[in-house]
Amino acid sequence: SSPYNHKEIEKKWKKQWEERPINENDGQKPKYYCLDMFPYPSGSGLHVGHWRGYVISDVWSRYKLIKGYYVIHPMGWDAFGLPAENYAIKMQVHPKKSTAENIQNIRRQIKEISAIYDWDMEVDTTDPDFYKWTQWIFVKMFKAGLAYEKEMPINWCPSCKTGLANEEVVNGTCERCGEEVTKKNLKQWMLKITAYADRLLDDLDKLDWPEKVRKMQADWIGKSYGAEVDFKIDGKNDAISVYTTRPDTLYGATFMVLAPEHEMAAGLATEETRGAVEDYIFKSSMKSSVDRLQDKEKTGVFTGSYAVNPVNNVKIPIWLSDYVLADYGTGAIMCVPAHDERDFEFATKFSIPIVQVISKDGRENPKLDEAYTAPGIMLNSEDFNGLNSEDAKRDVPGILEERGIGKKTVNYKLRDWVFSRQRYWGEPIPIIHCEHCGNVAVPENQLPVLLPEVESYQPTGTGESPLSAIDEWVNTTCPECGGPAKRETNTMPQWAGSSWYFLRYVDNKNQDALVSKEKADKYLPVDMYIGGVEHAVLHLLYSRFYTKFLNDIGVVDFDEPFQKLFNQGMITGKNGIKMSKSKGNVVSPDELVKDYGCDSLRMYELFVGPPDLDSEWDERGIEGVYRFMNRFWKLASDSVGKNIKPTKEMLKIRNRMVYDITQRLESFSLNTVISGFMEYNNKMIDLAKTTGGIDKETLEAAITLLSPFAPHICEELWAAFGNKESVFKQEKGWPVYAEEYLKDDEIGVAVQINGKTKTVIEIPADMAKDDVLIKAKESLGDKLTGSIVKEIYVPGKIVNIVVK
Ligand code: ANZ
Ligand code: ZN
Repeated sequence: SSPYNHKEIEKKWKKQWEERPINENDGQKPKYYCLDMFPYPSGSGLHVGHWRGYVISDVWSRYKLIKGYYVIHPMGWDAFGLPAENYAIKMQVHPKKSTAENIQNIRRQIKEISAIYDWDMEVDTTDPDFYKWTQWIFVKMFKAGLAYEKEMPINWCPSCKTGLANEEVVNGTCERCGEEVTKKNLKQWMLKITAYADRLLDDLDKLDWPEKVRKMQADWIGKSYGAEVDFKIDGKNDAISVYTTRPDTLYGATFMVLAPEHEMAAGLATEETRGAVEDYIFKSSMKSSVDRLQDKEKTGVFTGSYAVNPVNNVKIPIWLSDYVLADYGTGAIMCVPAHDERDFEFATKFSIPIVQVISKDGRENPKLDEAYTAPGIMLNSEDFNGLNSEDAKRDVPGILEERGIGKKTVNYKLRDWVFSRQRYWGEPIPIIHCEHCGNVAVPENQLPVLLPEVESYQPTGTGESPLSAIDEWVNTTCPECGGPAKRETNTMPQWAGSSWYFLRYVDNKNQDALVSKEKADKYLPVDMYIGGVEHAVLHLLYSRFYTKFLNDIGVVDFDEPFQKLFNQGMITGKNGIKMSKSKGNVVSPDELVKDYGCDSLRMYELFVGPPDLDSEWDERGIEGVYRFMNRFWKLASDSVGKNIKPTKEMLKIRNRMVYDITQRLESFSLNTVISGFMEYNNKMIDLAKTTGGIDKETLEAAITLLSPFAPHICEELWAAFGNKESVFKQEKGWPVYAEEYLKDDEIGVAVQINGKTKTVIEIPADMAKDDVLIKAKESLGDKLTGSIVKEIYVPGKIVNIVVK
């Protein structure tokens, strides 16, 4: 046979697939929607790390294709956002231009992967035809009361000169540029995602998603059950309400802490403390969120005022400290140092009494070295003494309610979504401000509000977007009263387009609707979503929110966008360092494709390690995959036209291979699929040495199994066996196995004399006892001396011959 020529083969099949598409919608087949998280078209192009996700989703798509589905496998561009804009500022190139160039370049690079993307479905979030609908959704949300304006201190990146959502602040620094984030008071557009908190939480149960991701989402929503308890201020006719999730610890509250921003904070100061209190409030307001959140030493100031614990009338000091967050719960807490770590640290530092109210056995510890946070038996709590603390936790809120000093409450960590950006390269928010009519949505038939050309993309730094400098664009008329009015100049965050793009692919040219009812019913929702774990919280949460809203207004009739989710790990450079241009450790696929072929690189992308974990790229490994391809090529092509009869051994190999590969593929253990191919290939090569080849049906099964991974070589071999139709369009579909060949029919049995193992025999698993004993004695030969007293057979394990 001719040697494996990857260049020729790959060129040939790329062309064939373009001329005769293998993934056709005949209207009969069931659909399967396999979606990639669409990329941001950056200027630096694709490296081998980017390939991994695209290969995984293509393997899955081609597998479904062979299984008889019409596979929806689209690709598009998440193209608004900061990098293009920063590039524009630096190079004075319009983001539209650089984005278009980048898209063209990346599209070409993605085509190198030979994935079955349907490029007719392509979307680009910066295309007015697309963002018209991004704006339309906003208008609908505005009309539903879910988009509102609010003056609030927002996270502000002094370097990017823009507001950031909480999610874009990582450890107190800007996710994009690493600069420390500060606060700034600005009027912001907000989306009321909190109105969906319960549905977003409860519906997690419906999803076939990794447990880890569902937990991350649940934690982000952060629903907690607790109580609000009112503490009277000593000597005043006023009370402070605290939020606690541990009402069982109420008797242990020895002080109270308010966030420095709490509206009552300054008023609690006395003559003696006023200076210190005002000083502390001012200093906290100047602190960046990093300093506040990082677990440095606790700071605080005593206000001079006392609160009265409502259950035992004990007077407790009121402090201010910035470890209490202003916008969670009530912004005030009761502090129980014996049972809360932060409170323990604070009380220890400021010598505040510590009262134990729970212990393992209900007895007081002579000295606590740290907070006791576990449940236990109550003490120092009057009527509750001796009770289990979990019972008290359940009962106390009801008792407080009865006595009118508190109430049961539920709290969420989830906050409404800050939706304004003071940047140029985003969707204009389609709102018009009128002096008479207030905020008015741009009429739906006037969408999209096109992003105008500007002279300078530089953020103004005043908290206004560069759009505010274009008077002829800003000044407009009110759609309601016709009077003079001004356009909103903020733009949407990059998340806006990515929260719903997956709906548009299946109807991307529709001028009248975001997606037609008919196509939505037929092709949506997404069956499998594949992408990086870095999007496990926000992107997925926002997409779920949008989908639920669109479900509520009747655009789609499902309320979860992604049925199944797979998060792939990253391919890293040496020592696990993320591949990036700045680190200089980027491996380009181009040379590898040239030297080893697209098929080998696809295989190697999966072979490097479990697909859900990060894997270090080691270039040398691709040689091994390439050797496998050559050996498989030779084995298969040597058998073409030989008409080999399948032996029992071939049938065993075939069925076990089908079973193993399919199991591993179904469970996404794709690296072990590749090692499995290597193992079975070796077995077939060994066997072929004695049989002169492998039968056609076994090889065709192997080719089919391998085809989602290495499509070009498999098409070529498939055709070599005389098949006229593509391996992906074959009648037979995905290979099936017969159970009978999976059983291990030969087993090893140890043969012992007087309990000492002498040898091991291989026998059929179902061999009768007498036959086993005969075979065992034969196998011992000379070693068996003396007279036999007893012959013992432990079925399938041991034969023991007892001699004297
Ligand atoms: C008394 C107590 C005793 C608490 C104890 C905990 C343990 P999650 O579960 O996160 O909702 N807390 C309430 N509001 C706060 C705020 N604005 N800033 C910082 N901490 C706040 O946590 C709720 C618990 O965190 C509440 O229960 C409160 O402290 C604190 F042994 O109240 B706990
Ligand atoms: Zn008006």
